[in-house]
Amino acid sequence: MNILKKIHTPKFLDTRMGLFLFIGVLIWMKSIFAYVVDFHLRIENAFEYFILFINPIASTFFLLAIALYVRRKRASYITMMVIYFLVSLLLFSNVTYYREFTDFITVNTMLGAGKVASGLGESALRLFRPYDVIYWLDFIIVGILLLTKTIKMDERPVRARVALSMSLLSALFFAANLTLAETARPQLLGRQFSRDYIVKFLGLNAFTVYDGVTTYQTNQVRAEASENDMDTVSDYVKGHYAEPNPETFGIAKGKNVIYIHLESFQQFLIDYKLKDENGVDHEVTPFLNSIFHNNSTYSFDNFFHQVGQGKTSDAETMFENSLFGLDQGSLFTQVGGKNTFEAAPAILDQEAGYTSAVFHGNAGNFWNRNETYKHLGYDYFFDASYYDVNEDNSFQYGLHDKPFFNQSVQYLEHLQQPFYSKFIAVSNHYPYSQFTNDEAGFPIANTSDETINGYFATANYLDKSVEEFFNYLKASGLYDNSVIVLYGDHYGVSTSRNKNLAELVGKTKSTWNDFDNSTMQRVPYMIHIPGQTNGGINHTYGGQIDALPTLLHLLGIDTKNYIQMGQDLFSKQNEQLVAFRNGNYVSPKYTMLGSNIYDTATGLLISEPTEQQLQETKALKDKVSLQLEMSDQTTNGDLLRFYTNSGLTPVNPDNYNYKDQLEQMKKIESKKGKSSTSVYSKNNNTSTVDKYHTESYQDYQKANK
Ligand code: GP9
Ligand code: MN
Repeated sequence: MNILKKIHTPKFLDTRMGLFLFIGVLIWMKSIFAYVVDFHLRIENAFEYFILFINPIASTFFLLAIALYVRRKRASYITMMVIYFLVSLLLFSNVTYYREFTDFITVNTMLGAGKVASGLGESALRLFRPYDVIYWLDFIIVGILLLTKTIKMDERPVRARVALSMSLLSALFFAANLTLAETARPQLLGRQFSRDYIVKFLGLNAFTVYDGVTTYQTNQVRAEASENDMDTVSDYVKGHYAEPNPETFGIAKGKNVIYIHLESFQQFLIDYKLKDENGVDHEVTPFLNSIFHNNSTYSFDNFFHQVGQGKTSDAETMFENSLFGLDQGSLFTQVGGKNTFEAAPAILDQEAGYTSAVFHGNAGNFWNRNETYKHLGYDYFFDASYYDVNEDNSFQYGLHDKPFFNQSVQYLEHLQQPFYSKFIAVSNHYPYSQFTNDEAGFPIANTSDETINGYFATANYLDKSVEEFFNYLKASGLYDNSVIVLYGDHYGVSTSRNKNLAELVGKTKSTWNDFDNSTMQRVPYMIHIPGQTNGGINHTYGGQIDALPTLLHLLGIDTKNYIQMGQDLFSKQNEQLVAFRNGNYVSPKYTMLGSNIYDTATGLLISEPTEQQLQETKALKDKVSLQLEMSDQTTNGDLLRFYTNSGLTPVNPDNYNYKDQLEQMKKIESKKGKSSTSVYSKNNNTSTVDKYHTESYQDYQKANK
């Protein structure tokens, strides 16, 4: 202690304001250290570096400023140190959690801390690193210096005016930070697509508070819901159920399901030919076109996406649950890690012994997938951590499609059959500047809109990727006992850009209207069933909400006792009414957009509707509103927790662990021995990976240099 007495700390530390500023800077520096060393936030440009650098400031000083309001000496210093401790603890807990889960701690996770601990197992210690002292050393030193009075406690309280201005200044700084963040990432908070992004742009403290507030809000609604609400929904669903068509019921029974998620892929790309500058036509997606026209494919050309702000995750919500995404934000992020679901993986597991898996080359916490999939009952989730992702083969949304499908196969071959699987491609994602002309080997369009120009080349790349994957499926023998469903998740060209697309789709910019926008919301839905020859192009009007009952009936599973908002598209009772998430709708007869009624067949505005037209369209509008409302009630009230009529055992998310999955699958293979049904086992315990032929993006680049 004598030594400490010899230490001379700078005078300003002996004032409350001085120590306040000093501690603030220390926390700021520690946060930056964590950003650089422990978190992998994928910074894309100098602007993002700047926001990252400043984002701890506002919240840190705002929190510490609380201590400035406390007038009594000891109490004030204790408050400051407690806040110092808590902020450091939050940072450090996230650092260690991130090392295991590549994710940040949500309030839900904190509330279920036991679960996390069990997830970490006895291995929590293994997550510590020697350099972790950095996260605590400053706190300990300041603490000792205070205790030994090397830093003297200041008798004089901070004037209330000064304290208040510190709080206001921090708040102001936060507002500036938020504005910068929203510039870099519009709708950052509204859509909440990624925890990585919120931390990257607003910092850990702000993320935690924000997450806490939204968690509280959803919990409130949930707490008020009751079993009676479930009865209302269940009555609606019963009345809305469309019974299976005997001609198609069970035609894919027992087959593997392979969903191929065609990112941002619109129906208009099918059979589309892009003219290059010499007037030569280039078919954009020759392979997908061949699937579309194949007689083993049940294709739909009046199939619409129905997503809201949750985009990809909303499409997934509908395909997995036949429930809509939310009115605002994303269902996956808001309640995906909390609600009870009766989703496809659980239904197929319990009714027909399916194993389930998702493959996606982006960070697992994007759209909160890593949590949501456990609640849907997915056995496996192969996220970016399972792939070799590097600067050359990826972009901001993850691994490019060719290496993605290719690298997925090493895991796919170990899945027990029958399986229900989903491959989420991503290269054909906005901003479509992923490939330049030379790299893509496909022309770039020549409109005034850069985004539209690149769209065809990325779609072409996706087409080639899917073709390579199909070739593998055939070579490995998987093809014959699988049903392969390809779908577009949502538009690629947004409504605000459609005018620039007009000329390319045979329309004129000046006459482009809302109806044209609505027609562009068509996305592919192709159910390819090898062995079937009665496929063809089906003109039934439908949407993503209808996919689950459609699929289950093909697999021979009746959906009568499930709470699903859609209807089997093959059913004779299908009512062909497509709700958009905002309450607009399309039907074969009318399209209603806001208060405007259009004739769907001609696209003409019905400017003076007859009494009968008014009645008919109102009846359709009411149906659409009811369908959306029933879905929202189910989700917001977490009503499926009250539902027992399906006979399904509720999914226990704690049973799923997306770590070391290859080992998990191999264990099952060896335990099952001869009865193992994985492709690997069936192939005499030899890998089929070498049956995959890919022309990788890098190869292509090299060859063209
Ligand atoms: C990211 C990908 C994109 O993982 O699924 O989601 P989106 O931006 O299309 O909603
Ligand atoms: Mn998407």
